[in-house]
Amino acid sequence: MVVGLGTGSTAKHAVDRIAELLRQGKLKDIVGVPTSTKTYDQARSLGIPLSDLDSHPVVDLAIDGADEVDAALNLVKGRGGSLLREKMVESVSKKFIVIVDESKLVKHVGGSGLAMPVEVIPFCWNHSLKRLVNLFAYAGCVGELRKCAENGKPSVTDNGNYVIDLYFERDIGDLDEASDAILRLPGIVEHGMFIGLASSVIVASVSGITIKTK
Ligand code: DER
Repeated sequence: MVVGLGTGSTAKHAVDRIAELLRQGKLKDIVGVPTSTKTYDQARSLGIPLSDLDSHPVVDLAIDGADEVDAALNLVKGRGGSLLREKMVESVSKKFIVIVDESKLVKHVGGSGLAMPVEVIPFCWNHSLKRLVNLFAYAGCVGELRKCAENGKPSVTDNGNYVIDLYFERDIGDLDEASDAILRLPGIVEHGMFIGLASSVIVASVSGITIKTK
């Protein structure tokens, strides 16, 4: 089985568990496709066999966290900076299982008031930021370049790009239209809306576990 290995604090636990099951012999014959260099390093240190999309263009199962989950199981991802490789893996996964706690559930994408990340090329990033903000002016959008807490320099993704974090005061409306509009802008690499990709979402709360499926 080809397993997409997600990125973030929640997915880290899933990767640890997969490695434990392999060690116990309860899980066999899998190869992991990591969604970031961070997950690659974690999985490799745990002895999980690894490969990539060039060798395995179809993934049987991907497991990853999310920053937001709406009622239709559309997601916001990428606050950890790995949205591009996550979307590359999860968009070719036969099954994509999302693991979150209940704090991630929102009424609509952007509704948490937290960032909806967009990966952009570094060239004229401020121009890209202004075009993105203008695109979503109707939703009261503001944007900022993501910076490293340690040194205040622009955060650089595994792919050598920058991240613009967008914040919305109001619902942005049709997600497919928003996605198309973003991706038509030159200089934009990918955005953090994962529309229609999740097969199911496992939600942890104090009262237990619930599974949401489409
Ligand atoms: O950055 C990402 O895409 C992560 O998967 C994020 O969406 C969830 O990270 P968390 O599990 O640390 O909250």
